[in-house]
Amino acid sequence: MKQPVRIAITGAAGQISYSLAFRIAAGDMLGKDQPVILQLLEITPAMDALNGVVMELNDCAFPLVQEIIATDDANVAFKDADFALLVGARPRGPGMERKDLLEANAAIFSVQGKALNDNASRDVRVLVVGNPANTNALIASCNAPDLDAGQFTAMMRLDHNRAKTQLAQKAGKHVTDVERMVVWGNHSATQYPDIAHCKVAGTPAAELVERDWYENDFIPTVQQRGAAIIKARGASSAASAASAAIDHMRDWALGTDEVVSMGIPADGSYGIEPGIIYSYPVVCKNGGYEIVQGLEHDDFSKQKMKATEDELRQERAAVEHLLG
Ligand code: NAX
Repeated sequence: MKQPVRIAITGAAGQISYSLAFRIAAGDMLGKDQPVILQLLEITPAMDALNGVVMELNDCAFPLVQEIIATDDANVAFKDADFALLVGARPRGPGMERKDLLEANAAIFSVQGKALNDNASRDVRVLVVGNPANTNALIASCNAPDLDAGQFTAMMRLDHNRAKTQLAQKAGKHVTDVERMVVWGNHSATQYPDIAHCKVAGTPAAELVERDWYENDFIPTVQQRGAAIIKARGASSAASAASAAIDHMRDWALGTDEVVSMGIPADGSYGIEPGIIYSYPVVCKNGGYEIVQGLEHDDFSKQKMKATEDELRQERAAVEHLLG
């Protein structure tokens, strides 16, 4: 039997975690042979609800679950954590400006970054799901000087998976036929889902779909998918977000041959200078990730990649004073 790994989940009484914690407990993230210790964080007013979630997790009698810790103290939740999924965040309240939202979340993620720095495993892998995810990941990372910035990532996998499905359906193929999808930039409406490098069942995507569909249907559909889910369901994406978080962590930890999109520290690749968490195409191997280099871009792509970069730089500017 393998040694158990410690998995911290924040916002653990929220709707994404209501799917995420159970799927991790069932072995969907790290495999059916990997025991887990769940370390669940909530704010104090949500502790009753969190205890209800713990009761249900216990009632599942999951063979892989060794222990469940429920706490409102980030130092406890992140103690020796091997994986941290930062899902909890402050939603936009009535009358709240974008800047207020950035600042409210910056306060949460600076505290959590420090708590990770002080308590987590030195090899912790961090995924930020809570919005604005890229900038929250940046804040957490800047507040964790003893950890490598590359250990902090933001979730773009839901956008990536959405883009794959839209293209597969348009081409009349299965989602597993789609290769080399890339979503660049920010997890927001400026993200750039790019099919220029994609193949569907071996054929370049650009030969299968019309340019007009790509620019005026596909891109806005992927960018606005979160809003469409809220309109249809009356609540934001939850099970699909949890599934994407599991895909992201599984591929990072266990590797994949597929090109996937991850929000990671910009390193100058593709002209995106450091200082923001930007989504790039990556391949995951040996427990790490590498940016796929050498992709060519036309003027349309360059402009889209720049627009989403500009938005991330503006988000950064709004929270600069909290970056430590
Ligand atoms: P919920 O409001 O259902 O749950 C959030 C939970 O976080 C609540 O239980 C709340 O008490 C808790 N929380 C708030 N502050 C906390 C703190 N400081 N420490 C610990 N817990 C805290 O939201 P849910 O639908 O689960 O969504 C969670 C976050 O994911 C939101 O910010 C949402 O915008 C974001 N999303 C990000 C996506 C992505 O692709 N990156 C997609 C899905 C989702 O929209």
